[in-house]
Parts: sequence; structure tokens; C-alpha cells
Amino acid sequence: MARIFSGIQPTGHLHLGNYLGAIRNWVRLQQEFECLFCVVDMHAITLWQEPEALAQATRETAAAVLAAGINPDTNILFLQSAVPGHAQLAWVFNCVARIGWLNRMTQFKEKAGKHRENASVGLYAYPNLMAADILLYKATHVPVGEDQKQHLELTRDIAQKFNNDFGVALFPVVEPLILGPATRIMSLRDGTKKMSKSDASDFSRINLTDSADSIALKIRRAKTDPNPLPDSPDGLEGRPEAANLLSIYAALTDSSIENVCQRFGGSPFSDFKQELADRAVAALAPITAEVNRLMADPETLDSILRSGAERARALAAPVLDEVYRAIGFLQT
Ligand code: AQP
Repeated sequence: MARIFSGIQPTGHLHLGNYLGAIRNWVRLQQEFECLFCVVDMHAITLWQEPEALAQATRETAAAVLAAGINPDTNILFLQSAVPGHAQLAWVFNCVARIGWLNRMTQFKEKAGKHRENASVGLYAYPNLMAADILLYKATHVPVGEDQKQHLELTRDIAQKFNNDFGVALFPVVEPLILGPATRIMSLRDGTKKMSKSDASDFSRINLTDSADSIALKIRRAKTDPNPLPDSPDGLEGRPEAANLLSIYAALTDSSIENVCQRFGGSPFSDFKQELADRAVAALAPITAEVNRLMADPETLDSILRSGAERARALAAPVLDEVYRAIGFLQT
């Protein structure tokens, strides 16, 4: 059976982009695939995280995944740091991947910015850890957003090089799953930047923990342009904020941008924003309520994560044994 690995970083409040671009798809995928869902706290620390905030965001992320509808009995939901195999295999991959490969990763360049020399080694080696996350379970498919496609290519290169170097057929060729119409939700303040947990402005994103009033206010304040909505997608050329709001509406209503343009063409943004806020609140309110309920019961949440980690460790152990044998590590 095809196996899926998906990760999400506990770097802040989860937002509508994480929901529409990732978690909502995971909920659908759990019907068809054997799935591992991982809160990748080790990836999170490649950039500075306040320890208390990290712990809080880790629980909140797990709670949001559960609240969105992931079943922890039929899937495995766990914390990356609770399964040592991720770090162990990542070290092996640090020795398989080439520096030239990592130098080509655009996300490192974006995240390190001008202060490259000051970036953590972890941020640079991040794609090797991501390859380890996936290959530790011999996952066959990974649902990724556009921004992660390059890292997945690298995972394939690492798997292939390992297999060639050691003359084994240990790792599968991992396939990306790019799903749904809303693979990239943009910031509400700037339609050319993706909606992100770490954006300094809370008005740039709709958090899964926002109240109905706050969602409506953020949508009312979302940047637009002075023209009315177009009646076809062609009219969205050069209007990134309008395109973003329409694609959010399309994703929330499971319809196409064409249909949304036909429905709202000629309307002022004020009318459209009201409808959009209603749709967003209707989709998110049940999730928010469930996140709050789970956050008030950390024992249950932690016990779900503990059981997930145990099951993940059991899957990882034989793969790591195979890897160690192939390399020539003595198993005493
Ligand atoms: N704006 C987005 N639109 C669609 N999908 C998105 N994802 C993230 N932002 C958007 C998808 O959510 C999943 C988990 O992402 P992540 O938390 O591992 O890392 P990220 O992509 O770096 O997310 P953020 O919110 O932008 O976090 P920070 O600010 O910490 O970097 C992935 O499948 C991602 O594609």
C-alpha cells in the first residue's frame, strides 16, 4: 500500500494557508493511504524559537491537525523529536548529499537572506533532515506545496545516491502529490507574499484559532484594489490581492475561479468580502472550537502523541537497521 509522510512546523499559529494548502488535503488522503503526520519540531529550531512558545505551538499544531479531522487511530500522528531515527538518518544523509546540491536550494537563500554566514548549519542541512523524515518510513508519496518541490527532488537524489553507493534497492522513489486548487494562499497584506506563520503582521493571515469577529475584521482590512471584481479570470491579471481572495473563496466553496468570477463579477469588494468572511467563519469555527477543547486537555493530547511516536518508532527501527547494515556499521 502507498504510504504518505507529511510534516508541519510548529513555528506559530497555523493559518488558512496551512489548512487549505495542506491539512484539508491530508484529511482527504487518510481515506486512501497509510499516513504518517508529523509535527516537525526539529525543523522548527533551524530558526530561533522561544522554548515556551515552541512547546505551546507544538501542542497547538497537533491539536489543529486533529481538529481538522485526522483520525489518530487509523493514522500515525507524532512529534519528530520523539523518534530519534530522524536525526540518525539525517546524519547519514549529511554524508550522502553533496554540498553543491544544497547550495542550489532556493529556500535556504530566501530564509537566510543577507545574513547567510550567520544562519544555522541546521537551516542549511534542513533538506537532508526532510529526506530522512520521508525515507525513514520508506514513504512513497509526499503531499507538498509548490515551495517544497525542490526539496522533494533532493530527497529523490539522496535516495538514489544511497541505493547506488551501497548497491542496494533500499529506498523507494518518492512521488510528490500536489493537490487541490489552493496550493498557495497569499498574505492578506501583500498578494505577492505567501501567507506565513512567521509573518510579523497578524493581519497578513487568518489563524485557525481566530474568533469569528477577528476573521471578519482581517478580511475587511485585506488589501484590495479600487476596481470591482472581474467577471472572468483574465481580469485578475496584475491584481494579486484580488486573485488571492477569489482563490480563497473558490477553495472554501470547492468551486473554480471561473465560477466565483461569474458569481461576483462587477460587485464591489465590500459585498464580496462579507460573503468571504461568512464562508471562512463557517469553515473554521468548528475547527477552532475543537482546538480550544483539545488545548484544555493536554494529557489526552500528549497521550495521542506518545502512542503515535511509539508506532512511528516501530516502523522506523527495521529501516534504520537496514541502513546501518548497508553502510557497514557494526551491529553488536
Ligand atoms: N500560504 C500557504 N498556502 C498554501 N499552503 C501553505 N503551506 C504553508 N503556507 C502555505 C503548506 O503548509 C504545510 C506545512 O507548512 P510548514 O509549516 O511545514 O512550513 P511553511 O511552508 O514554511 O509554512 P509557513 O506557514 O510559511 O511557516 P513559516 O512562516 O514558519 O515558514 C506545507 O505543506 C506547506 O506547503
